[in-house]
This record gives sequence, structure tokens and C-alpha cells, in this order.
Amino acid sequence: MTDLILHHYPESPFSEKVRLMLGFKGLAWKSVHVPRIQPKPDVVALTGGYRRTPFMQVGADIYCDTALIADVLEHVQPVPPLYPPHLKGVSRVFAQWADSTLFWTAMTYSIQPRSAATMFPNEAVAQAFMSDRKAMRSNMTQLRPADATSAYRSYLRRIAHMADEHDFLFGAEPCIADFATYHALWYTRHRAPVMADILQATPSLLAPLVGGGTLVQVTAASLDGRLGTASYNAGHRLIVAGLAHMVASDAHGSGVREAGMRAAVDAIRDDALARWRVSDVPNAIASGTRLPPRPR
Ligand SMILES: N[C@@H](CCC(=O)N[C@@H](CS)C(=O)NCC(=O)O)C(=O)O
Repeated sequence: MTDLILHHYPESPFSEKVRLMLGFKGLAWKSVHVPRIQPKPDVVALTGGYRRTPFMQVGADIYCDTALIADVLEHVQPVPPLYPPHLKGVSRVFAQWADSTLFWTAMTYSIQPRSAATMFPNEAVAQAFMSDRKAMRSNMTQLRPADATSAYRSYLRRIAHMADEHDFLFGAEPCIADFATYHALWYTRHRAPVMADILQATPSLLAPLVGGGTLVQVTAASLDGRLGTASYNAGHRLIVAGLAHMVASDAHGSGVREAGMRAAVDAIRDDALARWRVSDVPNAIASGTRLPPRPR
């Protein structure tokens, strides 16, 4: 088979959608990193003017837009399917909603001054990115951040209702709807972690992110209640669901000055799991080695 070449960049959420679909189908692929912002002379020369990311190359053919790329992957490797026969219509309609409404809501929520400061290496890079995207969206209706926050919260709740009933949105197996939903949430969690508290109310949505390699840390002061009821409930839900890899002190806020690790370890009520979370996993991360298996 001719090589599949994905032109993408690591931080791109739509690229993450395709990377995940390639993994789901067990397809080998080659990677070309493209610039995040204009100018991209090599890109537009190759695509005939299309500037968005990602696009896929198969021999001399270029496929733009992840909806089309998904169709190509389905053709190249039909099993496991992205469009199971009984979900053919609904999965595409849902994916289209997720790639547009959910995506833009998640972006508007995730990219705000508070997070922008942590997303880019310096102010000049941040400014260049913001102006590039502003120009790109000049003829789109823009959501206000406050509206995006409440809309995102309610979309997350609705998606969580679906994910609470089965492992994936429409049943026991993933379909295109799951991949289209995942990348928006992935962006919030990975690129804007300071905004990821919005995911606290829907812990079931963290499970696929954790399955995809995300590591989750819970602050000790959440587990003993010093950060309030919402953090207490969220922290304990993550522990019970087996979704927390680390418990850490994080005692730099004005209201939390004590690490409180002893109380957090007690709250876990399992010595082996507590050691894994406060010592084994952090050690592995600090030394860049594989995570030790989670004690049963
Ligand atoms: N409908 C397109 C949307 C792609 C898109 O908007 N990608 C973002 C990056 S995740 C983008 O192109 N940003 C501007 C750029 O990378 O130049 C698709 O499904 O591929």
C-alpha cells in the first residue's frame, strides 16, 4: 500500500482526531510537521491553497478536511469501522456537530487570557497566533467567552449522559462521533490545563482521555476538603473511578499553605495505591521512565 503521510503539528486538535483514528485502525503512517500559522508556502503549494491542518497525502493525492480523511481511512482499512452500519447516519450527524459547534465552543472557552499565558513560550508567539486565528475567523460569528463557558458546560453534561450509559457515545464500540468529540476535550485538557476544571463535573469524560495517555493529578487539599465541596467531590470521584495517577501537595495558593499529604494518603484508604500515587508515579515521571503498573 502507498504510504499514508499526515501533515500536522502536535498541538492541533483536528490532527489529534486523525492520529487517534489511525491508531484505532492500526494503520502505519508517516509524519510531516507543518507550521501552525501563516505563512505556509510549502503547504499551500501542495494543497492548492488550503491552509488548514491537518491534511493527508497518499502518493500524489492530497486529502483536506478530517471528515474526508476519515472516509479515506475507512476505505483503506474498513475494520474496525468508523461508521458501523446501524449508526451510519447518526454518527456522521453527531460528528459534524462536534467538529463545529462543540469544537468552537471548546476553543473559545479554552483560549482565554488566563490560559493563553501558559500556552505559548512568549508574548510574541502568543500575539502572532492570536492575530493569525483572528484573521481566519473574521467572517465567523464569534461566541463571547461567558456564553462559551455555559454552553460548553452544558454540552459536556449531555455528552457525559451518553458516556455514562456505555463505554462509548453510541454503545460498546467507538465510532466517528467519539473521535470528533474527543479532540475538543483533549485540547482543553492538554493545551489549556488551567481551564480544565470545567471537566470536573463530568469525570466519565476523563476516562477516554486517560485511556489516550493523559495523566491526572489530584491536589491533596481537594481530598481532605480544604479546597471546598466541589473539589472534594471531584477529587474523590476521580480516585474511586481509578482515574487519578498522582496526589500532590500543590500548596502554593494563599488559602492552602500546608501540603497535607498524610491526610490525602489516609483518604485513599489503600496503602499500595496511595504509595503508587504519591511516590511511584511521580518518581517515574521525574526520571522519564515508564509508569509502574497500577496496583489492583
Ligand atoms: N474542518 C477542518 C477544520 C480543521 C481546522 O480548523 N484545523 C485547525 C487546526 S486544529 C486549523 O487549521 N488552524 C489553522 C492552521 O493550522 O493553519 C477539518 O476537519 O480538518
